[in-house]
Amino acid sequence: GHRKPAVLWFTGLSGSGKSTIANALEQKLFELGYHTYLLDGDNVRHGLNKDLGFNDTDRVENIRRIAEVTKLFVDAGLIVMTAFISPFRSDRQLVRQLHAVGEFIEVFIDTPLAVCEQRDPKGLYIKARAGEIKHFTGIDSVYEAPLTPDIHIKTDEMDIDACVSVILQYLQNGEYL
Ligand code: GGZ
Repeated sequence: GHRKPAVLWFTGLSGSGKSTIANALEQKLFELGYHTYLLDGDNVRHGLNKDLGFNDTDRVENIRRIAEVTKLFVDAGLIVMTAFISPFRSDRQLVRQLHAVGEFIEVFIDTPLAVCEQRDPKGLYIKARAGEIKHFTGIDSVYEAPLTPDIHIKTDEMDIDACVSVILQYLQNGEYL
């Protein structure tokens, strides 16, 4: 078990490493005996939010629904992780306000656009540059970086294990674990 539930809200560009780090963290927490749930594009945008696209209005609604789901998971006593770009500061602020103080942990996966674009794991940046995908975050849609994230991770300076350790340390220091 754990001492208190929380939502670890990962935010960052496409290809920044949100899902990779969240998956590695989830594995680690599982090994330590904690009950977690990871919400990401695969289990949310293909289901609950499959009616939503990527214009600003739809992104706002995407995050609003995910926020409500995290509220339910926290009420159920879980450590929940989310891995969505969540590009708008105002939306992330609303999620924070939905939760009790200390329950919402904003994790900025800070990877420069140039690095994400070079990685381009799904070939989406090259399509966005070619104009084949419209409203692509970082290309022709804004990403508002957190000004005061609870956890700030620069992925070009650390490997995945080190990133996971930083988050685990935060959880231990804050007596979540
Ligand atoms: C950004 C897009 C877009 C556009 C499809 N802009 O790297 P991925 O593929 O797996 O992660 C991206 C994901 C972003 O969905 P989110 O729900 O996280 O976005 S938001 O929080 O802004 O609502 C990318 C893919 O979907 N994708 N089109 N136009 N990312």
